[in-house]
Amino acid sequence: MPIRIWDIPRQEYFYSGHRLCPGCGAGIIMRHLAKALGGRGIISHATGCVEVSTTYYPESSWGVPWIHVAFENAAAVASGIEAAYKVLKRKGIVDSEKEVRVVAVAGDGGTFDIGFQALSGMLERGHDVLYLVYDNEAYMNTGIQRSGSTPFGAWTTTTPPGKNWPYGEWRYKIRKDLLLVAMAHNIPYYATINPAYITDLYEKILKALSIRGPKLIHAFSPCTPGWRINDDDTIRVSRLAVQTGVWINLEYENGVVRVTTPVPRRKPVEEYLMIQGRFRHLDRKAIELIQKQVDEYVERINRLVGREVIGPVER
Ligand SMILES: Cc1ncc(C[n+]2csc(CCOP(=O)(O)OP(=O)(O)O)c2C)c(N)n1
Repeated sequence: MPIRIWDIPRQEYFYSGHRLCPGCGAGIIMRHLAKALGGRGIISHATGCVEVSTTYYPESSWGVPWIHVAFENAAAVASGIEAAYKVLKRKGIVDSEKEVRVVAVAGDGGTFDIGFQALSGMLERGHDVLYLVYDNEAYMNTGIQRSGSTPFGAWTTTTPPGKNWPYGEWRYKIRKDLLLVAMAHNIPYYATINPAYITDLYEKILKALSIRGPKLIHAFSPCTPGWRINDDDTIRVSRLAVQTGVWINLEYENGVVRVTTPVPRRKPVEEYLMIQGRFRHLDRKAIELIQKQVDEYVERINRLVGREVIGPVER
């Protein structure tokens, strides 16, 4: 039976008092990750917004065991922790029945770009680790620089719109697709999650934690200063991403792709773009180009699923 909102435990493991921005999407994701993990896990956390704003020494917001690692190696450290537990259990130093869930957390910069090699290695070696990337679509903590996950047309400090780059980008590109990365590594579980669909989000984290082997979760994570949105627009933007097909909630399990939030009729992508300051410079031509990109992405997912789970745009 699917999880309902009241099935999510009230017990908190991600405490208030942190310095995340008001409305930070990643805060919502971390809170639910910590709830799902409860007292039975350990988090290996790459540098990024969440890391620097939740662990300002000597305080910490984390009620679960947590380790700070370098920007590039959340997956490598998580692999080491998992391997070490295996040895400790084999030697009888740790109770072999003890359930230890190892989780790696990183932003998109630390995943799509700088930690990609460590992530690929972890997936390929088959470590029993859940890797969760909160994707705010740029290097936010260091001042909003473009990453390998920044969408076409988005303003960042390294892709400012101007005469040479009218759309804030220098090429028409499709960002790296982690679903295909997961498929290429043949891992048992991959899922996308979104803070506007909280029961779906929580259920997928729980499910991932229950599966043995490497798991990858890709989280949509609005950033209020980076996306230039209001503090109280995080959920609205998240929901619009799904309703326009910019973001598709899905899971990939045992070789099968399943969309968990079907959208029979899509809204035009313009509705998603125009409430964000980072896209406000776009003209009609650019918006049409992005709509075409989204249409192609939707078509690809429909083809993978084998039927039209995401429908056409309704104007
Ligand atoms: C090897 C290395 N290069 C650069 C940095 C500086 N640095 C720290 S956090 C960060 C940005 C992180 O971006 P992302 O992973 O997307 O997370 P976010 O800040 O957006 O949450 C950078 C560039 C670093 N710590 N280590």
